[in-house]
Amino acid sequence: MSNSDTTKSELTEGSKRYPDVVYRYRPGPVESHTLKGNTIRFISENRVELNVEVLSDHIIRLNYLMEGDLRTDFSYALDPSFNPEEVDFSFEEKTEFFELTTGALICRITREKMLVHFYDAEGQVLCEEEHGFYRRDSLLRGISEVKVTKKAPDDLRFFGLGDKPRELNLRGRAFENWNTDSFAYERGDDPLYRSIPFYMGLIGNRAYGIFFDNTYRTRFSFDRRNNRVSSFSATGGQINYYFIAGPSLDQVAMRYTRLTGTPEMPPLWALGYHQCRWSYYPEEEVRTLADTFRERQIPCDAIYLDIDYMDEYRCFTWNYDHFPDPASLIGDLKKQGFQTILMIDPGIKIDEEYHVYKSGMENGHFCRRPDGELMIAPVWPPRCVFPDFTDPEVRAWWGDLYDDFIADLEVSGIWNDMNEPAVFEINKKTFPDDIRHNFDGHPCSHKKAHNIYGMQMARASLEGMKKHAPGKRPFLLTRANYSGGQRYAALWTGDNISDWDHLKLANLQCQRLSISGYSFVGSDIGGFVEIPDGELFTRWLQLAVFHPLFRNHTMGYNVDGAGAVDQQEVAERESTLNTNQEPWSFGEKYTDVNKQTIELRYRLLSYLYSAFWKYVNEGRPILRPLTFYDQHDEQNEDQEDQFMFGDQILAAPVLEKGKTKKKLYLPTGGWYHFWDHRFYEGKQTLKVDAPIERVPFFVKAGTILPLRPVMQHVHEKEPERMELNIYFGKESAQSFIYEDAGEGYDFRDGVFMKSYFNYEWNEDQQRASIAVQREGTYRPSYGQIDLRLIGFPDHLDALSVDGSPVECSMDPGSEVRSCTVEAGFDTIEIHVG
Ligand code: MIG
Repeated sequence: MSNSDTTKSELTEGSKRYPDVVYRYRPGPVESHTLKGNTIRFISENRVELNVEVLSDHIIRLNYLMEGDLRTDFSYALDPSFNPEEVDFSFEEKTEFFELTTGALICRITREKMLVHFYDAEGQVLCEEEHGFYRRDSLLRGISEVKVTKKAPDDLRFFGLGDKPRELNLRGRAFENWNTDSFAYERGDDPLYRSIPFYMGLIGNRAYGIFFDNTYRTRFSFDRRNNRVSSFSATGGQINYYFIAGPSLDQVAMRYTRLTGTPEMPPLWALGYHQCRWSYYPEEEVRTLADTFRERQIPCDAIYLDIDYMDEYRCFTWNYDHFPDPASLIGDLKKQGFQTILMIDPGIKIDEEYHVYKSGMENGHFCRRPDGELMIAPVWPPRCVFPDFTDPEVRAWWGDLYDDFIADLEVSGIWNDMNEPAVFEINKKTFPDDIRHNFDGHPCSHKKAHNIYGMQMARASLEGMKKHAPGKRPFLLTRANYSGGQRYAALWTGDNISDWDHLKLANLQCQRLSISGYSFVGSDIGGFVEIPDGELFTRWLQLAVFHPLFRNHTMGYNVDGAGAVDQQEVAERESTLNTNQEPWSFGEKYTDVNKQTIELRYRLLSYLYSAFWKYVNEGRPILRPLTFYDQHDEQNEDQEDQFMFGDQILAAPVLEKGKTKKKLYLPTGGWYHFWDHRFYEGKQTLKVDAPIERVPFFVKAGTILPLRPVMQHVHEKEPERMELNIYFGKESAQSFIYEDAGEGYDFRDGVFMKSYFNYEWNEDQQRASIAVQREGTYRPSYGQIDLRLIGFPDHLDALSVDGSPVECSMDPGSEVRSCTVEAGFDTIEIHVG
């Protein structure tokens, strides 16, 4: 092969042998090309092979291979149900380059250096290469690096990459993906718990995405050196990436999400409020907690048991001193309307008497070193072995371990922690690089399997839950993950800290995860490490109303997240500190506010559930930065505190200490302040009151917003009434409500109700009309709907439902008119003056 050389510094004078030999490759001139089906294969004179595969008008896959490379085409990330489309594309040979054209993209491959450039259908630049493909092999260490370098013109901005804890535009920074247990991480720390090697570029008004599907340690540089160059690289494997066209950021995010998949609809309760702590025990404490929620009438749907429910940290066992009768506890909680969620870790205690260890050993399910010895590492018990979740047989075995929990005890949710995988005591915090993995029949080292270990644990857990309670929708929460892992589990952002900057980080991380395919996300409300004051807790809860996972969690009296618990220190903290972090732990003033805030979430549940449906079925992110709402307005980029929650709510939470006014920027459109119903035109900066009692948020003009009655848990009773807020607007608007039983799978047989609301305004006739179309056989329990007309001009003449006039009354002290109508109407007409 050409382009090889030796590492000069290591060259031994006069000898023909070297400590190591390094080969470097860049593609030379294209020697041949072949077109077969939807793939064009180029081979350079120096034997670099590039496969360009057209998957749809908007998605092109690029895969570089060299002699001797593994030719398996296997990906954990891709949604198994994603199918390439039949694409009508053209391919032309020109003097300087080859050109491939789809309905949305032009891709050019240069003859001289095999560079790959992308343009939109009009020929405007999306992404051009600087040096393109590069590979560096070390004889001793095997492949060390594969890399692609692209141009980064000045106006190009970068978004995505999952949960990086910093500002949304990533330009000027470099990042790494290597799943890492990051106890008490800080702003800017990298890498954290998970790997989502997907980013989006926005140049002018044109967006594109790159998903680099490589599970090794990957690095991304977004013009880090200020030389107008971006790159992505991996410490092994292949350059295998998907180029995704927009032109809107929104569409890129949706296409990526469909490529890598979405979860099923969650049980409705999983969108309610969750209470967690490390740890609630013994049993009496859990019962008191549950009773307190119901006595104080603060809604709550789920209670978690952290590691202390286990017997000496043995997964799938109970500490019967603390929990003498788990079945009756879980059953009683259920009667009170609480679902129980249990933690399960990957580390399995070495113990001949322990059934999980024994059956895992008998079947060879634990990770081993290259020479066949078991890998033993300290975590909680502390000496542990670790299942190889990349082996399908191990996953099946692991799934069956949940049998007792899921089928017998009727546990509703599972929480997988420590699956980076995390190891105590060593700086590296994880397995050695040379641990062996099955990788679904493509055996490999930990270097390749590390970033998908947690994802495969989640997959095994989910499959087990589904198998052992087939009629029930599972809820699974995981810490580590990889692209595509959103199909298996919800995610929380890990061990954050109770301070104001972390409130901002929670906001940024959740927005970023959501545009990176991962919408079922939340942070530990109130912060995990340290204790918030009442104000911080309340503001955090208010932000989290708009996060799909709404979970309060804290480490409580525990002292350290990275080693054995020092019982003496714990006892000391217990006696000197108040580490309680329940909604009522901060005094009556805050208790009332927190109760109202949680009630607000329950009011918004039907709206959130509908947004979730769009996420599941269309890949639409539930949370979106304002730039994803309107990328044409540059002002949106500076508004990172604000974000879209679903398609029609703009959340503007207060994220700063002591603030009771919120300065914000409204993007294009018309907006109603949710609380006082005032109308504001978009594209303006304003300041609104934001007393501690109320989180500011806005509803888009023309929206039909469903509001569910407050309940103590989602299935407390069947709703007898539903409210619909109709927000006046002078432009047409669409709203969507999805309803089903909130549990089970009857929706697959059509037992759901989709309501599409089409709002129109007729200026000549001064008339607003709403036409409803419904699909599905589910019939909601409520027979009546309370309509509230918001923002309609004073002289409201007449309102008719399905052609019959209906009387409206004016709410005292507000501009809002309301009336009650039978559910199931087809049209509403509102005449103004
Ligand atoms: O080493 O199970 O992120 O949520 O409470 C700490 C105890 C282990 C880390 C998780 C945290 C959980 C804690 N775990």
